[in-house]
Amino acid sequence: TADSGTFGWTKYYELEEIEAWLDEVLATYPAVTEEFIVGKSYEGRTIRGIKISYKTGNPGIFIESNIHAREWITSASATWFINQLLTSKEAEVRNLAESYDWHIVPVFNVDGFEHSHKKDRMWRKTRQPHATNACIGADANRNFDSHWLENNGASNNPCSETFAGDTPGSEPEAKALVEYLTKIKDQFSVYISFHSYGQYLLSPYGHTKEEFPENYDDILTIGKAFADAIEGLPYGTVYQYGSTADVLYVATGTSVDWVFNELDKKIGYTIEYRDKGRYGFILPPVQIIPNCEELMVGMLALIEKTKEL
Ligand code: ING
Ligand code: ZN
Repeated sequence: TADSGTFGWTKYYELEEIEAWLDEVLATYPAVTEEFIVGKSYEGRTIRGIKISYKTGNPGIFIESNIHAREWITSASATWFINQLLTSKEAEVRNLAESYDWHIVPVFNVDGFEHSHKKDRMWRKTRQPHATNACIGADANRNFDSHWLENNGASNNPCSETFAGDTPGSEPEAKALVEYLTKIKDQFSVYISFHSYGQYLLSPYGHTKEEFPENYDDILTIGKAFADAIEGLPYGTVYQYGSTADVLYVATGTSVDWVFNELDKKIGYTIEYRDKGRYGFILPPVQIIPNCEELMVGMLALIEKTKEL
């Protein structure tokens, strides 16, 4: 079965290993899983996702993970979460698994992730060369067509870590995601983007701190439920919650803002996982499982609260 092979959550895996595990999961649970393909990366890799569905008519939750290459804890958490949805025997988790259709992309920035493993551990961006500048890649999470490049929420310098790209959707990965999400927009109501690090649950807007969504009170209530649940675990890990621009910084053209603003979704969050900077992006493997346990209690609380409101 999916957790009896060499794959697990006590170390980080390369793209090839994650994809082999995904194949195994799809083969082991054919009745409830299905592969979907978001599209192709600049270097021609397939951006793959898994849909988990136990019955028809469920509301959908879309999870996008590892849009930033060096944030390895995000794909480790996504694969752990997939495994839990399929194998957990806990009643609460079973209920969560079976009451929603899950659309999960464990490694979105496939080229960058591969580069981070093979060449430069701290790589963040895509790998598409620029037409006139020697610097490579754009920040895929600044490349979406929502307040793109406004308010200093991104950079127009190709050498910057937050380069927005030359145009919205200039990165094939972002363009593919926009097309895919537009196609399946009626199949999900909650969108979650996995990042690290800092221990935040961030919500729209990223593009301004002068304005807040009309349902911001609900968004904060849900955020508090998420943070309280995590703090309730014996690790005592503290998450801050609030709008991205308010709690962290102004960021434009992000995937969550695009889904929220352009696809008219009411619930979209970014989870910034452990830690607060001691290890930063190089989160030690012994922290993978504790981080994932926090994700599960946080997600259970988030979804429960979303239902109540
Ligand atoms: N942080 C995110 C970034 O893209 C973020 C923060 C996420 C801002 C989503 C807006 C929307 O900069 C990291 N660590 O990447
Ligand atoms: Zn990130």
